[in-house]
Amino acid sequence: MNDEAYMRRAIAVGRRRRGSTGENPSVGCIIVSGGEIVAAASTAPGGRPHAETRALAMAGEAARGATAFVSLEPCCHHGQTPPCVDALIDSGVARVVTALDDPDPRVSGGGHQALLDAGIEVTQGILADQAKWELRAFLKRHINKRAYVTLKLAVSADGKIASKPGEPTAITGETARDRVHLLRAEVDAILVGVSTVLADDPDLTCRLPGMNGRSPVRVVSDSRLSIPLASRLVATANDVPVWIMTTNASDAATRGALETRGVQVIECLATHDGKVNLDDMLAKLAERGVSHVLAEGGAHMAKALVEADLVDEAVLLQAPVKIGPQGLAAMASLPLDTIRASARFRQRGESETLGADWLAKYVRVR
Ligand code: AOF
Ligand code: ZN
Repeated sequence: MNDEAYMRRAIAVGRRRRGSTGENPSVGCIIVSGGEIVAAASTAPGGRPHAETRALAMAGEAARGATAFVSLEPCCHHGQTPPCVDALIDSGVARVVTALDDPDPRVSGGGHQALLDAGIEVTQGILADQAKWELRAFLKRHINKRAYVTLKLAVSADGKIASKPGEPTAITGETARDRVHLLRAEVDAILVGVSTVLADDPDLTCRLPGMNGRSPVRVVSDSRLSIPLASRLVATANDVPVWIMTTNASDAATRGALETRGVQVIECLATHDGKVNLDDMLAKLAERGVSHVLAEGGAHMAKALVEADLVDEAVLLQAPVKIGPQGLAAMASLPLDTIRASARFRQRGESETLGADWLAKYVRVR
């Protein structure tokens, strides 16, 4: 196998923990000795220990003279764990192959340099595009100082999300719902506007068998704190975190009542018409370690995110049923083709069949 083939493996190993490493990216590392993969590890759940340290511990003496393949530049800072470069140097590896530079200012080239200074052969940039895709949310948070946004839209054949405003309507089927729960497990936060809470009273958790612990933070944009205290989100805030993004116009007593129930209330800048400023909201989420947000509703939130050019990726689930002209359009007055047929977005990968429904993913290309 050549460097690319081993790196593909390291990236695949890193993918395992996507969405469960908190503010830390899910990195993959494999150790190769005499053409054999002697160890493979990802960043641990919760984000620590890091991938290299775990893989080296697994390899033990077999790491001496071996090559380590890592999907991100090894860290060189004393953070919550000792630097991975020290572990690599101490292990006696002869060569380190990486895909990407780490944009974290505490690392940012220093990891590669420390390895070179220790006399280790370093090869950089192997499968950089694949690793950039895998770590896109972490990169977005560090480079653009905001969370990466995936917009999820589950629509009827005529592009509707409900039969009328305020009425929850099942459109896509069970297989599609499970697929959405898997998407939830792979992100750091789910975002909805408060109108979705008022209309649907959703749980917004991952309920796949065996994956209950993978539910991300549930974030509600609610400029006036109109979320009902009796909503399922508030009632379960001590089980799965709920963060409410509001403005300085919100009422202090309501804020207190939410906080006593375990909800975290975060103040954001307001737009000229008193709504939560979305740029500021995504920056505040990034500051709190959220790299990847899945925006799940409603129509006005979707429209506002698209109009503010904050949608990095869109996942479109489409059912064969038609709802008719009285139905609520997925992005309010914005046609779906704003994403589907725009030069800004390109479909990535094949469409997936999910029972009677299908899924397509679009990625912003410029
Ligand atoms: C690695 N291997 O598996 C990961 C890395 O807070 P700390 O000390 O855990 O450091 C977090 C930073 O470490 C994070 O921002 C990123 O730069 C890097 N993550 N580095 O060598 C890993 N997950
Ligand atoms: Zn590290």
